Amino acid sequence: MGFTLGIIGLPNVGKSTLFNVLSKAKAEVSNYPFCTIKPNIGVVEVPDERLRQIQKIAGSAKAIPTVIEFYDIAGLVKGAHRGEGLGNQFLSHIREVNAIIHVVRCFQSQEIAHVSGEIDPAKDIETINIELILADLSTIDKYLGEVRIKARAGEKKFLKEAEILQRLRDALDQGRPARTVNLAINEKDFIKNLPLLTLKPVLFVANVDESGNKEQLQKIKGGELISICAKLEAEIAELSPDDAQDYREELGIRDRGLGKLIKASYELLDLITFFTANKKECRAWTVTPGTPLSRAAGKVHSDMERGFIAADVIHYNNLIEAGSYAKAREGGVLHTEGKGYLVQDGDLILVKFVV
Ligand SMILES: Nc1nc2c(ncn2[C@@H]2O[C@H](COP(=O)(O)OP(=O)(O)O)[C@@H](O)[C@H]2O)c(=O)[nH]1
Ligand SMILES: [Mg+2]
Repeated sequence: MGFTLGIIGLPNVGKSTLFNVLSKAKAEVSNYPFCTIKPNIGVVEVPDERLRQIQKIAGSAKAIPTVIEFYDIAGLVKGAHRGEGLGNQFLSHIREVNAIIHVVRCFQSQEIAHVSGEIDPAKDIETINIELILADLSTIDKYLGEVRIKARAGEKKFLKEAEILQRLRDALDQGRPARTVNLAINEKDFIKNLPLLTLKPVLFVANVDESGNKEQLQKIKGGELISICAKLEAEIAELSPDDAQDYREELGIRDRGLGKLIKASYELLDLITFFTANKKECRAWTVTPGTPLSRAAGKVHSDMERGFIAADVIHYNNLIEAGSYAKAREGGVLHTEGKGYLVQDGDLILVKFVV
């Protein structure tokens, strides 16, 4: 149901530490009855300043943020693509997620062993990437074999598919992830159904020393990067909000590393947030870009999709500018839309429906 990010990386890099901190920031479960609740899946609320502003204007008693799920995937090791270290299981877990959080160890520690004996973030990333690329190569080869047989009859569709697969194969063969291959929209439509690991968006998370040593970070290339100290975040998560704030100030950490990570994770998924609001509650919801209004309404309640008539839609920016619903209506920035309207990020939606 939800949108899930898988936390991957070598063993002992701090994945579970980070996962536990994220899970502590967890959502009140009663608000999200549809989310998967498993021990290694954490449901996490996504902070969004817009929701707070909407709550003020709508006078809602409560504000319910949207959520994403983090999946603590056990450590990948060299040889995983051949099934080493329960490799197949790990890879199949990665196939289930929408995006990847790749944790890289930058912290030094005598007590905690590093799989290859030394701290080298760039090499560690390479190790994981190679496993994912090798797994994708065998996926591509399987499909390519099937498509080539079908293409023998000369059908254009299969010839085209074989050509796309070959292009992906060439990139992977050169050690480049599938996501780096430039594809036209219709080509993307074809490959999005393939279970390719290196096609998933990735965010690198550098688990840095308590001292904030940045030297190792410079070596990380080829993706978006966020640094966090998982151990420190774990300590802070044990404190009351006031004590946590004091501790942060004492350490000179201004922004909450965790909030930054959750936001970046949400952005990585490339999704759209829309809002609903009444006196009881206002709420943020997540859909994929290009979702029609009636389907978005169905996320809120299945009755709303079934009995959908129309919806009043106002964009967040226009609401803020107008200052109230009434003024927005007067100013003509509130518009009525039918079921085919494609929901935009920031839309506040009031659905009219019959039961
Ligand atoms: N010094 C230090 N130790 C850490 C940090 N993050 C995790 N650890 C420790 O490293 C060990 C392995 O962490 P864990 O989260 O289980 O790693 P995983 O194998 O990637 O899930 C644990 O003993 C953690 O307490 C960190 O930022 N600094
Ligand atoms: Mg672990």
